[in-house]
Amino acid sequence: MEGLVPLPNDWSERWHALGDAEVICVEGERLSGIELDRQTEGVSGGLRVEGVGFGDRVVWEARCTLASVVAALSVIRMGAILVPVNERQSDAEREAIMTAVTPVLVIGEPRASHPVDLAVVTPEEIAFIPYTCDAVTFRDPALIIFTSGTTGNPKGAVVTHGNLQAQCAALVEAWHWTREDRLLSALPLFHVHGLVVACFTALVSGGSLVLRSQFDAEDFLTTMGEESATMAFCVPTMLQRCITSPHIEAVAALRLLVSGSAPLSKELFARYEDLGVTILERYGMTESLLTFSNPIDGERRPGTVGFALPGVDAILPEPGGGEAELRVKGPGVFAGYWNNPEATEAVMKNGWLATGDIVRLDHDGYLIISGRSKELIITGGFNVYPGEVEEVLLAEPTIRDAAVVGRAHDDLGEEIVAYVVVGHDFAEEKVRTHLRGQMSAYKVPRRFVMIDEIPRNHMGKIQRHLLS
Ligand code: MLC
Ligand code: AMP
Repeated sequence: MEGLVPLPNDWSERWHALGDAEVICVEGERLSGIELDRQTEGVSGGLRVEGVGFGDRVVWEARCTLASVVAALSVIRMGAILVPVNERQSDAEREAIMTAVTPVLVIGEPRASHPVDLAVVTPEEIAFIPYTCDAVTFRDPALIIFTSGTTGNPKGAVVTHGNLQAQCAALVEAWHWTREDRLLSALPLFHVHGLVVACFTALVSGGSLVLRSQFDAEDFLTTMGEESATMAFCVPTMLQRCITSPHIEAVAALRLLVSGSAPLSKELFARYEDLGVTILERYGMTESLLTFSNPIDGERRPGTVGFALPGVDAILPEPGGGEAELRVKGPGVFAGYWNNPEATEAVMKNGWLATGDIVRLDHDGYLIISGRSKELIITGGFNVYPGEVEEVLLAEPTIRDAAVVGRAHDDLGEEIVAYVVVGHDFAEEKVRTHLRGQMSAYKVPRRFVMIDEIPRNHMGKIQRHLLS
């Protein structure tokens, strides 16, 4: 971390240096460097008036509007801990997070499930009183990002200021990010891909950032051209939807098109190559931030995620050899799960993070993600744990037993399928409607398959491989 300062100081310095040049554009609303510096400094003081102090948790409904993004950056700048949440999550999901982090403030809309005495403000309601915090160190938590767990209890990954700065510095170096760059992203802001890899890094790179609140292929490609983007970050589902658009030619003007969060097929990689665009695929997870990337200068190899990023150590099999679970160590590896030492100990051993991803190296040392030891479905780039969905299904009176699996899907990568043993009065549409009240829409099974019995081994564990 030599020569680096925490993001709040770095941001402020760079925004100031950018002066009147535009640094951020959210849904068409723009701010110059000077203005972003002034506004985040002002909202920082406003947050203090709302009762937020150093190290307090602030739950942020990660809406993609300019005022909302300014509020989130201000939470980080004033030394509080930002807890980004999906504004479209269910009350039950929200409640679990609130109980875990005991926030002093929610930035978003009021909800029935919020405790009555909890302060809730919209970003526009926060007062403007200039304040600069000088106390942030690399060890201080900056973010708590919730990942769904194997059961209904989500785990909050604590990402420190040191993690953030190390990640941003590594990506600026590895992807040759410069002042001339203009990044386009339509990723949700409640995960590390959209928030840290795209938003935070672009804002410290000296370049500029264009955010769209929702992904739509036509809109994305048109914006790319209109805003003269030089880089775009996507999950494979987005790239899949863009390729069939009449505006796909816009990608040819990009300097860099990055894919991550889920496996990119070799076929899709080849279709972009035909357009003269060599997608750069990279790999990471919330608990480590990005750790592997294909090279910017050398060959970008389809079906691989390339090599370790600067500062990342990894325990790897021999090139051309067998498979092993990937373990990583480095300045981006998180500080553990919030108030959950058991869950932390389950994945961290002597500073090494067990990723749950099974990997091998090709003969030239490119990393291939060949499988997962964790029971995880990745649908449209969103992670869903089967156990969490099964728990909700089993609470349905008309469902006697359930097993959830991911099935290969052209658009989403995997789609969620529920195998269920049901009673006579089971009505699929009714169950589906009820599930939507219980969990975010992307977790709700797309298909239900009725069977007589869920296959289990002698330990009672579901034999998912017999179902997919
Ligand atoms: C989509 N859905 C959501 C949602 N986005 N539900 C709640 N919250 C959200 N943010 C719902 C849709 O409404 C729909 O429900 C259902 O999910 C399936 O969506 P779809 O219609 O098939 O797709 P669409 O809504 O167009 O979304 C596709 C997508 C989206 C690609 C834009 O999946 C997406 O934004 N993916 C990015 C995920 C991501 O950022 N992952 C990074 C994790 S970090 P209904 O009711 O309409 O059927 C990480 C580390 C790393 O993994 O390495 O990066
Ligand atoms: P999350 O828990 O949301 O941070 O998601 C992390 C997981 O996404 C990793 O453990 C991988 O399983 C998966 N992932 C991220 N990038 C890739 C990629 N390029 N290829 C395959 N899987 C990926």
